Order: sequence, then C-alpha cells, then structure tokens
Amino acid sequence: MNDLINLSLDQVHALALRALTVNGMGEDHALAIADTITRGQRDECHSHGLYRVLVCVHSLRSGKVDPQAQPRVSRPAPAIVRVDAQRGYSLLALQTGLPLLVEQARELGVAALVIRNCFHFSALWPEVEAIAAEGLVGLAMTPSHAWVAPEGGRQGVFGTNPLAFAWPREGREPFVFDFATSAIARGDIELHARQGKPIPLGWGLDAEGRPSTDARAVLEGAMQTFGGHKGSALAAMIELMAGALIGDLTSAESLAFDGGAGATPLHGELLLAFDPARFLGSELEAGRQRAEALFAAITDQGARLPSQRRFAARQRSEREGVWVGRALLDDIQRLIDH
Ligand code: NDP
Ligand code: PYC
Repeated sequence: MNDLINLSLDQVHALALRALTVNGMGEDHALAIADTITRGQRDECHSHGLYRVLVCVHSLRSGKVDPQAQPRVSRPAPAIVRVDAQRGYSLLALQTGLPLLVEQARELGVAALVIRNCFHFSALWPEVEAIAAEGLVGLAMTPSHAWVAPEGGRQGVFGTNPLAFAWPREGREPFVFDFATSAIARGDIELHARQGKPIPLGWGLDAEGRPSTDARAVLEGAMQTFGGHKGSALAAMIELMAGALIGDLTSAESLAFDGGAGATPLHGELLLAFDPARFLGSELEAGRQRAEALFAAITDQGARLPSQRRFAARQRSEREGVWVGRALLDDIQRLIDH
C-alpha cells in the first residue's frame, strides 16, 4: 500500500535540494529547480512536482547535463533576448532572461525570450505567471522528446509540447492555462505506470499501433495528441516555433541526442511577452474590463477557469502542507543515500 505522508513546503524544498546537490547539481541550478518542483507539488501538479527529482537525478547521472553550466545572454535583434543555457537545466537561463524580456516588452510592446540548448523538465505555468506578475501577457512553448504520433499516424514525431498562456488581472490571480498538446503529459502516464493503474483510451497506442489502456505499453508505443488533428497541428507549430525558428532541436532530434539514456529532453524554449499598456494606450482600462466580462461569462454559468483547481490547491498546500506517496519519498531517499 502506498501511504501518504504530509510534508510542509519547506520540507519538500529541502528534500529536492538535497537530492539534487548530493548528486552533483550546482547550487544555483539546484535552488532554481527545487523552487519550481516545490511549486509543482504545492499546486498539486503531480507529474511536475517531487516526481521530477527522480528524472533530474537520472539525467545528472546519465552525464548528459552540465550541472555547473552558466547561461550566456545575446541580443540578436531589439525584440529578441537569447539565452544559451550551455547544456544546463533551463531554469537558470530563464531567471537570467526574464527581467530582460520584461524590459524589452515594456520598451517595444512585444518581445521574445529564446532559451537555447537547455534541458527542460518543468511545467510552463510558473514561467507565464511570472510574466503576468509584471502586468504583461505571456505565452510559452517548448518541444520535448518525439513520443507523440501525429493524428492518423502511429509513430512518435512530436514531443508532448506544452503551450501556456497567462493574462494579468488586477488584484487577483491571472487567467492561465498550461497543457501538453498530447492528450496528457507523459509524466502522468509514467505515474500511472508506477502505480500499476490503467489509463483512459485516447491517451496512446501500443507498439503495434493499437489503442491501449496499458500505461507501460503506451510508454513503449506512441502517445496521442489532444483533440485529434487540432492538437497535432499545434504540436507541429511548437516544433517549428520553439525548434526550427529559434535554431534549436526538434523533439525528434532531442530524442536522437538522448540515445536511449532516458534523460530530460534537450532543446529550446520560446517565451513571448505583450505589454497591454503599449497595445491599448488610453484604452487600457476598457481592455481590462472587456477581459473581465469574458471571464464572467465563463464563470457565471458554472464553468471554471483553467488554473482554478491549481490556485485552490496552492492555498490548501500553503495552509496544510502536501501529501506525498511513501514510494516516491523512498525512491528519492535512495537517490540521496546512494
Ligand atoms: P491537464 O490536462 O491536466 O490540464 C491542462 C490545463 O487545463 C490546466 O491549465 C488546467 O487547469 C486546465 N483544465 C483542466 N480541466 C479543466 C476544466 N474542466 N475547465 C477549465 N480548465 C481546465 O495538463 P497536461 O497533462 O496537458 O499538462 C500538465 C503539465 O505538464 C503542464 O503544466 C505542462 O506544462 C507540463 N508539461 C511539460 C512538458 C515539458 O516538456 N516541460 C511537456 C508536457 C507537459 P488546472 O491546473 O486548474 O486543472
Ligand atoms: O510530462 O510530457 C511530460 C514532460 C516532458 C518533459 C517534461 N515533462
């Protein structure tokens, strides 16, 4: 039986930090990663919370990641901030680039942050929420490994390619969505496989291309896109925008680089920031009110906004801590001990 253990957010952070640093991750990277993992666990995003410690440490031990890499900034055009992560994890590069992105978006109205050459494991909502916290509209996307078949096909071409968006709101949480363009994040299928649970039809195909509810069979076969051809087209767009356009690896190239190591994908990320004040000028307040009318039209009929579940989990976790399965804690402890 997988008992649940209650941990405070400080305990989650300390555990992640320890597991990363004893396995050789540089202090600055480990802190940035532990922060993001703690946020994921806090918001009950289980596929991108403490579970990711296992993947990050496995990636470190594979020797592919540079645990001390220091990001390098360049400015290929006024609206483009580029940060080369130098084959380190993405989050230090993000920390370096975000203030520059915000500055350029305020100056020009629109700006792009291009992160290249990074190992990327994390959910994108913390990244677009950070943009919205500056009063800007944010959009982020990234490839991963080619695990996802195009609609009508049966072999992985696309990554699970998340797309996240945030719209700032006065005095309240932003409007945020963040989802994989596959039917579900791969991390969620991995969690089902760890717990021996079946998955719903529509998430993936087995190695023979047959729809399957067996999580392990799908991990060895191919995942499916969400919304059929629509998710397939969005996944292709992300390969183009956050791969070919920014001069970094596609999901197929990332998987080839991995060469069976099972490490975190290596590729790039594209983040865009839009300044409503620049778009709207004297009409800024009217624009805000029109957005609020849209949100009210959704919630007034009982539908919920994306991220509402997450924000509620955040409040609960800050009050009561989080519940983590003993099996996961034992696996993390083993990575600390050996
Ligand atoms: P989900 O399908 O669980 O959720 C996607 C989004 O839909 C969330 O914003 C969620 O809000 C919202 N949502 C869910 N149900 C409803 C509803 N009934 N009404 C309104 N909104 C709803 O996510 P995925 O499995 O697709 O992705 C999970 C995470 O995995 C993401 O954070 C993503 O960034 C990450 N990921 C990262 C990858 C990487 O390469 N770095 C690759 C793939 C995924 P809420 O959270 O409040 O439920
Ligand atoms: O859950 O699909 C996923 C994922 C890929 C890379 C990081 N998370």
